[in-house]
Amino acid sequence: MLILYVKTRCPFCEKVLRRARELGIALKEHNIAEPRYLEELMQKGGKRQVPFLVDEERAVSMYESDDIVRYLEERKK
Ligand SMILES: N[C@@H](CCC(=O)N[C@@H](CS)C(=O)NCC(=O)O)C(=O)O
Repeated sequence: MLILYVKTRCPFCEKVLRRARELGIALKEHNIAEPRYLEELMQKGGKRQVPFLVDEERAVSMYESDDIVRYLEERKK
């Protein structure tokens, strides 16, 4: 499963979500407005910044929207 930690009205998150939609990649959104998702983000990533991607299948995780977009594009190939 691909999980994207996001927050509402985050342009960097929107950019990733838009590109994922274009690529036909399903992302499960975890909005850090929910305390349990903020806690997960801090555990998995170590800092409070979104977007943050977790690719469970490939044991990969990353911050930075441009890196995430690049990763999704490569993953799609
Ligand atoms: N360079 C980062 C910038 C990400 C960023 O600034 N995210 C903001 C939200 S739009 C953030 O996480 N701020 C901390 C917070 O809202 O707690 C990227 O492209 O992903």
